Amino acid sequence: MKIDKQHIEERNQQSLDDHLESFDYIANRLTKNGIEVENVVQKLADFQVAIPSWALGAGGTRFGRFGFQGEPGTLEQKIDDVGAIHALTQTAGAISLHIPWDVPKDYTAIKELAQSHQISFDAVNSNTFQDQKNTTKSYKFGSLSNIDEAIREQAVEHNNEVIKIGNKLGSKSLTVWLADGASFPGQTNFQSALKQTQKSLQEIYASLPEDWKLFIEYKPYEPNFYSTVIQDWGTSFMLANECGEKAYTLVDLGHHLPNTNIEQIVSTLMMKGKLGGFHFNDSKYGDDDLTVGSVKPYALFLIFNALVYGMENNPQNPYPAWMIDASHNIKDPLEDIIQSLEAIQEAYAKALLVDQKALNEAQQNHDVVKCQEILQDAHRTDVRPLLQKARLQNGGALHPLKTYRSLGIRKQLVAERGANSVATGL
Ligand code: AOS
Ligand code: ZN
Ligand code: ZN
Repeated sequence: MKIDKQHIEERNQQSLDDHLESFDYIANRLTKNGIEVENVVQKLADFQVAIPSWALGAGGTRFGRFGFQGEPGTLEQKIDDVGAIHALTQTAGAISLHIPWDVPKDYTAIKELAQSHQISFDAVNSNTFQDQKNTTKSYKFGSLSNIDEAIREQAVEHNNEVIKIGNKLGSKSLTVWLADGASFPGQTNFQSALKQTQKSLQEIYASLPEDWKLFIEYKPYEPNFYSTVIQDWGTSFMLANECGEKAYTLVDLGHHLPNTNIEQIVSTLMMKGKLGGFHFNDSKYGDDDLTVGSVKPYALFLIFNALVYGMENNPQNPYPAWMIDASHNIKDPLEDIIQSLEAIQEAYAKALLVDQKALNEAQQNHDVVKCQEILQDAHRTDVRPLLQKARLQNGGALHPLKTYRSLGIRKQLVAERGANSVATGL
């Protein structure tokens, strides 16, 4: 399945006048305020987010799964789905694979397919939170943290295998998310679990190619409900430091206890040059993996404000790997991802409008009201015409979601794959 560029252009023509009118209005206003609009649009056009292979189907919940018709059943079809999202949004220029769910059979063919959609391979993800068909030892009581050396070895070996697979595809990073922890007090010894995890991560780190990065994800709870070995950014940061300079912390927005100040975490990590990757989503209660920006858009904007500041002022921090991490139960996954990408771009655009110089001055003068006004003024600006302009410039759709629907993409996918295809993944 491939979207014909011509069809996108035809749809764009229908709303081009409206777009130009709204773009001119906002561009004039921003220019008067000293903002280089072209610069902002170019930054939006360049901003690319990797789509996780596991979010293209309906993951469901532990209470059941309501399948979505036309789900991608193969890696090829997953790449096609990301290709469709990218054609419309011009923001999804990469895919993040999960091993063993996405092991390619024919590497050359997979790479060619991805290239034909202008998609690259972002971080590869290992999986030691489930027992796999070809493994002999169980991860029921942990993987990299397990007190049983043979289990740890198997988990380390799996990660090394994932690196090899990613390397053949052109990936440059490995993301490790561990479910390891304890469900009940006394079940594990905190110190030995952490010690073993550190040792295992160091072994994985030792097999990283020179130009690769290791991303260590943290999460306070779930699937374990008493303790998680890598529970917070501090633990991840400490482990990354113990591994070496190619190891970084990965921030997943859903992996914080309610009301945690994530923008402050982002700032600290960037100051220390250790923010490696990002998983976008939104949540109300826990790791809900909801559409980005659907619950707390102002918090997302504040996080982007910290990210923009860090990208401009912290050369010690590498350019972060942007990824979405979502799960779907009732929405068309592709529509949800299009909504998420729009929310990400919106928050980024608004953060780019923050007058950093004026904010700094107001901070120097302890003008608290002014500081808040500067942020809110940026956040209250309707930046959607800027996003449209960036997409148009790259050959995408002025209105990705409308175009997705009017082109009947889901119908085409169902016709091609059938109603009962099931995507592997969470
Ligand atoms: C799990 O909660 C983490 O967010 C992981 O990043 C991710 O969802 C998982 O690796 C997908 O299998
Ligand atoms: Zn995640
Ligand atoms: Zn998560």
